[in-house]
Amino acid sequence: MMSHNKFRSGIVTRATWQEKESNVTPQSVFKQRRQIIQALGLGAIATSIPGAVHAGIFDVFDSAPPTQALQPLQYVKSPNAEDQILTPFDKVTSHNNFYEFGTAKSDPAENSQQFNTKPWQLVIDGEVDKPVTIDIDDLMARFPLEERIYRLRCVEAWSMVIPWIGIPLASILRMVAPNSQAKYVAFETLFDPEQMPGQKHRLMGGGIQYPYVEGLTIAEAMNPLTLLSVGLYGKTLPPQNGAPIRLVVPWKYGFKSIKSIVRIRLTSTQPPTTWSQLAANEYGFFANVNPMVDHPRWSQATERRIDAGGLFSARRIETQMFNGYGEQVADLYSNIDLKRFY
Ligand SMILES: Nc1nc2c(c(=O)[nH]1)N[C@H]1C(S)=C(S)[C@@H](COP(=O)(O)O)O[C@H]1N2
Ligand SMILES: [Mo]
Repeated sequence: MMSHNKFRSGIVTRATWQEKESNVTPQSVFKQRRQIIQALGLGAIATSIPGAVHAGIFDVFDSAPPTQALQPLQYVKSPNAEDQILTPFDKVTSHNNFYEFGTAKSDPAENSQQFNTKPWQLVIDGEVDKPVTIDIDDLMARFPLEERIYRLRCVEAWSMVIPWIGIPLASILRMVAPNSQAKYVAFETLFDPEQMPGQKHRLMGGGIQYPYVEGLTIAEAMNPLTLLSVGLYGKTLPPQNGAPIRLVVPWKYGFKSIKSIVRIRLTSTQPPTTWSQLAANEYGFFANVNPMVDHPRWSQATERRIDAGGLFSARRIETQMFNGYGEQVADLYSNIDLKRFY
C-alpha cells in the first residue's frame, strides 16, 4: 500500500513545508537545549531520535517528570510573518480546551495535574490485518519522534503556534496494516469520570457526550502532516494538552485534535464525532479551517493569534484557507463542496 516512508528512516528528508529551525524565533528553552545537545556531542541529531536514545537525552532537560527533548526540526512555511513567533509555553499550557476537566480555559490546567497517564495502553483495531494493544512507552520506543511546529486554529477564532513532538499517524497505521475496508479512522478519548470530573455531569462538560470521539478519512489520516503528538516544547505533553497522546491535524479546527486517546479504530463507515453530535449545523465532520465559511454565530475570516500577551492583547490576523496548509492538503478535497461539507 502507500509506502511513503521517508519519515521512518533515521534521516528525515526536508519536505517543501519544512523550514530550518533558525527561521523560527527561538525561545530561550530551545537555545539552552541546543547547548546541552552540543555539550553532549549529540549535535548531529538534527532529525529524529530513535527510541532507545530517548530516555537518556530526555532526562537531561528538566527535573519535572517525565520529560523528553528533541531539536525543533520542521517548520511549516507560511507567507504570514505572524507565524515566526511561537506561542509561549505558559500560554500553550494555561489556555486550553479539554472539557473533561472543565469548560473554562483555565480549568484543564487546574483540574488535570493529578491525571494518571502511566501505564497507558492504546488499542488500534477495526479494519486492519494486525490489530495491536500497545503501551505508549513501547510506541515511543518503536518510532522516531519528530518535532513539528504547527499553527493550531480553534473554531472559536483564536490560534497559537506550537512546537509539537510526535509520530506521524501514517507510520503507526502502517504498522497495523489497514485492509481494503478501512475508509475512516475513529479516535476515542479515555472515559474515566473519577479522573475527569467533566464526564460526571454533562453540564460541567459542556453538555457533550463522553467519551469524546473524533474521526478522519483514511486519506486525511495518512497525510504526512497528521501527527500523533506525545509532547510539546521539548517535553512530554502536560495533562491539559492531552497527555500522554493526542491527535494534531493542523489544517482542521482544533476540536478535531482529540486528546488523551485510548483507542484508534479503522472503520468502513464515517464514525460519529462529538461536536457534530452536539450541533451538526455548527460543527461538521470535516471541520477544515475555512475563512469563507462562517460559524453560524461568528465570522471565521480572522483569528486572534495568542502570544506573550495572552488572549486579550492577541493580534487579529487573517485566517488562511486550510490554516495555511493548502499546498499539502487541498488535493484531498478537490471533489468536495467545502461549503456543504464543512
Ligand atoms: N478529549 C478532548 N479533546 C479535545 C478537546 C476536548 O474538550 N476534549 N478540545 C478540543 C479543542 S476545541 C481544541 S481547540 C484543542 C485544544 O488543544 P490545546 O488545549 O492543546 O491547545 O483540543 C481539542 N481536543
Ligand atoms: Mo477548539
